[in-house]
Amino acid sequence: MKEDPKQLYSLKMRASAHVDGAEHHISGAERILPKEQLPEFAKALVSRGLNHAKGDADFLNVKIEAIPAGDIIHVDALPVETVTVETFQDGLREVERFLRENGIPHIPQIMRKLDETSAMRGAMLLDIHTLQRLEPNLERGVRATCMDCERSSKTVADDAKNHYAEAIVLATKVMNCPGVVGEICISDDPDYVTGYVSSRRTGYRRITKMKPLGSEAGGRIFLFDGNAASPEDAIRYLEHQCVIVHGVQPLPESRPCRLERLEKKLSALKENHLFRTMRTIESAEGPRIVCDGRSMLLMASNSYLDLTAHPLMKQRCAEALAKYGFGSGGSRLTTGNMDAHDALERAIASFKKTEAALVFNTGYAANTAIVSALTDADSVIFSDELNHASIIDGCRLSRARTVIYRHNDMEDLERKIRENPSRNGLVVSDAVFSMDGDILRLPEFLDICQKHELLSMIDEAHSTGVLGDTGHGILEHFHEKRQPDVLMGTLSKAVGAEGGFAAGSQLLIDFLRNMARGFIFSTAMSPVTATAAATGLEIIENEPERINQLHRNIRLFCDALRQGGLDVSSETPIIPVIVGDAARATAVAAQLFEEGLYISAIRYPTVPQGTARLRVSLMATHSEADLQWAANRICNALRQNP
Ligand code: WAQ
Ligand code: MG
Repeated sequence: MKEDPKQLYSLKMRASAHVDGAEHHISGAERILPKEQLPEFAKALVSRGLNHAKGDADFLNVKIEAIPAGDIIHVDALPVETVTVETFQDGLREVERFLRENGIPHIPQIMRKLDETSAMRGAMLLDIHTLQRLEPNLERGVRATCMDCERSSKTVADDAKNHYAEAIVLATKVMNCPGVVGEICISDDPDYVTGYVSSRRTGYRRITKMKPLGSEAGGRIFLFDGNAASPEDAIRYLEHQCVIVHGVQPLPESRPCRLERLEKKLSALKENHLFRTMRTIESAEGPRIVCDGRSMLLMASNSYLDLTAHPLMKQRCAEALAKYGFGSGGSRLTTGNMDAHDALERAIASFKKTEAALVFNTGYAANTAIVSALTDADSVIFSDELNHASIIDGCRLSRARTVIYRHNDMEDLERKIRENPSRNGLVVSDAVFSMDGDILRLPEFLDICQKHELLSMIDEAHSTGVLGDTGHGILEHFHEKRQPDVLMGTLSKAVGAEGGFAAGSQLLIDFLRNMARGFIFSTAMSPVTATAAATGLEIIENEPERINQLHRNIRLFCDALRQGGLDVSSETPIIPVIVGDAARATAVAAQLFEEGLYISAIRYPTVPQGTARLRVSLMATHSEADLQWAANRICNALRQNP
């Protein structure tokens, strides 16, 4: 406690309305201020009294009194915590919990007293042992007055009612009252359902819902221990002692209750180094990009053949744009099917050497649509544990039973097929695994599917344009003549455009066109996109040297990393450098980014916990010097972030 050097004034406003001759309280507020701030705050409080949710005032009382020197005590604001509840019933249970925590007896009786407080202007002063109400005027209750928070001279008048800031001042004053051991408060404002409980022990505990929205039933109970002080002393303190509360912090911008669950999940992600943000690239996607205004070496793209900005790509897209404009205007089955889409599907079927093909807007849409169309609740799907998320989601969508087999383990696959007999089964695998870069053991896979009469599906997202001497994919890589039932793939990676596809028999494609919901209920991709994809396939056919270059780069880069002491190997442009810990992977990637090398850190849930990694992916157009430099930077960054 210290003396306030400056003359202060109490400014009080009280607004009411008369109905049938009886006065009804609408609102009241007070401030403790130096002289020069009185006019400004008086104006703000008048405005507040005249504009209140509870109605129009017809009587307004503004009173200003000088506070005698030495009459003011200074206290620190109670610490604040917020308890979020779903319903006001839960909120009232929080009140009971608070009473138990503070060792207050007669909890059910005290809770029932809350019903008696509405329509009071002041608070109930309740003896927690005898349950006697100690206020001399039971209708009005006891009012805590003569208090404010400490205001710096810069503070401007706030005419909007700040429930929280005033409540923390009142609660703090009340908690310093002799004999008072706790408080329960519910606002009487119909549109304010947050209330609080407080005690010296638990501080100021906000409870987000304490009554139904729209209810004017509010009130306060000051919980009083009659063995500790006399009620007269308490009332004198509450009504007359001037108190200034220091250190009232503004509430952190609080979320509406319905959004708090979202925020909690995000905070958990942040704590575990799993929160995602995006970088923005300001150039074409090539080996060199401009990112955050800097030129960088990119080793994280799926554009393995660097076709996205190929001159022919740009030219054909410009022509298509001139012909069609952009949008397709409808689903393929209504008005969205254009000659560009038909041409693309012919090109895919020819590239994959199948009877027919069907295009989807993205690879994700293709997998979810194909898997869920081919299977139903009576099916069993056998799926590699490292299959792409879109396959997993397709399995979920199908309602089929999904049996996961160990990664690329054909013995485990066959064992699981024997253990889970099904007349209606599908076996599905990535051809090249997106985060590990390894290749499906295709011949055994096809043997097993054939032997057990199961539908077979292979996802060629990362093998199309990559595997095989001319980039035709996993069948070419293994010189395999047999076809799986479904060759799924994407047009967004080596092909340099966008979209997904299914290639296979005419029967399969007719079936998918009729059954695949992700196809039926999507607006067709833009004819410009379709043109781009067809162009990408054409370039792959015409420039097979790109595939040679890509394979040369894979060998060079793996050699360079091994020379730097890392244990890596890959036959595909996806080269995982396993780091283990998510925080370390993020730190290494951040350091590399600073040094001008853009590589993504891949974390859970994209990869299993504890296998966070740098996922290097190469392009055909990375130079030998690029590769050597990047390998050095990576080895160095790993050493510096042990
Ligand atoms: N002294 C004693 N009791 C009072 C006083 C006072 N100065 N002012 C109001 N009351 C009693 C009266 O019965 C009211 O009906 C009841 O309390 C509620 O008052 O952290 O707005 O001014 O966001 O409506 C809680 C803020 C706001 C929670 C409480 O109370 C938060 C509020 P109101
Ligand atoms: Mg109120």
